[in-house]
Amino acid sequence: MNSRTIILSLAIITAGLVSCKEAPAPEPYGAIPTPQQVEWQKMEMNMFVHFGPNTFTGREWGLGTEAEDIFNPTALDCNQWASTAKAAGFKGIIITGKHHDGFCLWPNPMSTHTVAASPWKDGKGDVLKELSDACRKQGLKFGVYISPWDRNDPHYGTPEYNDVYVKTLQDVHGGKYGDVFEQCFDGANGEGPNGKKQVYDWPLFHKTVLDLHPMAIMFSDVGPGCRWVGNERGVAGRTNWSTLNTEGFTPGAGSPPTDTLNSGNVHGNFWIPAETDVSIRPGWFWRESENGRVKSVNDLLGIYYTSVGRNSLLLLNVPPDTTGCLHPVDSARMIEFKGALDEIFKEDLADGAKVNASSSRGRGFAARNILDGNYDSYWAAPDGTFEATLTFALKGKKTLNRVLLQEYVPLGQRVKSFTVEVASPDGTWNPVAEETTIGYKRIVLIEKVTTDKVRVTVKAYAPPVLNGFGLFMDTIYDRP
Ligand code: FUL
Repeated sequence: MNSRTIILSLAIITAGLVSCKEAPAPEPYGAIPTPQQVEWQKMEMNMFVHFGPNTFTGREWGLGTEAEDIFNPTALDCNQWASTAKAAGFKGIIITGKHHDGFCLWPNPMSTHTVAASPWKDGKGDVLKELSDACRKQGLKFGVYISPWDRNDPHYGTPEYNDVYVKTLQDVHGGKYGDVFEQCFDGANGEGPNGKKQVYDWPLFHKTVLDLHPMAIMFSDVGPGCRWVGNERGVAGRTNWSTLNTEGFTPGAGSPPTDTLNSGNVHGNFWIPAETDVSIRPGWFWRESENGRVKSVNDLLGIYYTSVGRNSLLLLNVPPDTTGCLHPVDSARMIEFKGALDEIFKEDLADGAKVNASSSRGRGFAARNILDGNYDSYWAAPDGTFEATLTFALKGKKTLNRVLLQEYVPLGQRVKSFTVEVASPDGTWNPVAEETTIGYKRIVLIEKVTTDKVRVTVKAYAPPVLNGFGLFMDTIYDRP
């Protein structure tokens, strides 16, 4: 072998090695989530628990003057709440440790208006302890809602109250209840017992929680961890960006308009995804008169589609009754809801499909990654490509009415619009959906159709990156 041949062979070998190498991953685009925001989003459904003096008075907003002895659940069983949540496929529980009436479900040393002054367990009980233990036992995450608005605390409306509230947060987040995955801050800011309103020190409140629980997601109208979806009906925007501009806004009266909260801001500066909070009953707290008005499975499926199916997390409130247990109607409904979801999503009709992309980045980012069920493997378009089509050749003819898409959000939310088409027997393509955003998860409801090929065309602000696709037939929800 002469030296020329050696150089040539080396060049060929090197070229071979280079072409075997994975293509570089796409650059992140715009605001991106923290790893804990991604983990939070993957929870998809959490249970909210409104419980306190209102459970016994029938009020939605307690006055703060209720005598402590009104709180006396006869058979409180947090294991029943947690096992119901678990069986229903929920991943965490958030409890109203303190609602606007100021009553604390744990013996808060900063207040006299707490379970310690109630007859329940002779004043020795602690609902947060019982619930956090029950959650741990079931493998669920534990979260809290601690209302800043307090109609009982005599300091409310003075600068001292911010200090009381900070110490209250420190007591809950100090470690005695283990990890707290979410802290809900309600922006409500009414009058306290002396008729004054409070000027909340939000940066201080946030810092207090983060110092103790850096992993906690903080909910408010403007985040910083996640945002209110703008209504209590269970409906996220059909267009729903997980990004939001927060400059100049505060939680509560100073929050962005509700339609902005509902759909986020395209190119928003911060990653603040929507959380959809809604009650299984007309009110947030249990009351006897609403036992016949618990949402139906159909209602809950509709809410699932307009929350989880629209790039939002669902926080479904299921309030315990005066015994301290979830009412049998509510707990049964939760299990029926899970049964319906299991039935709808039991068979992915895209399984075994062959997928082709109009373009791919190269090795490591093939179109088939979208079907491999691995969250972190994805198809990505090459740099400079902002529009692409994915064609799925199904394993035979399938009848379907739901199309599920997922963007790989650790790299940002990039898709601005997409269409879905299905092939008719003569090979022509029929449009069945024209939508805007995808985000973490998007489920599109289409009319029932039978086809052996589906194609999705996405337009994006950066090379699109998709990690999930599914096709399903829902015969339960009574909408198309
Ligand atoms: C609102 C509160 O005023 C309601 O009572 C309820 O707790 C809801 C989840 O948040 O702002």
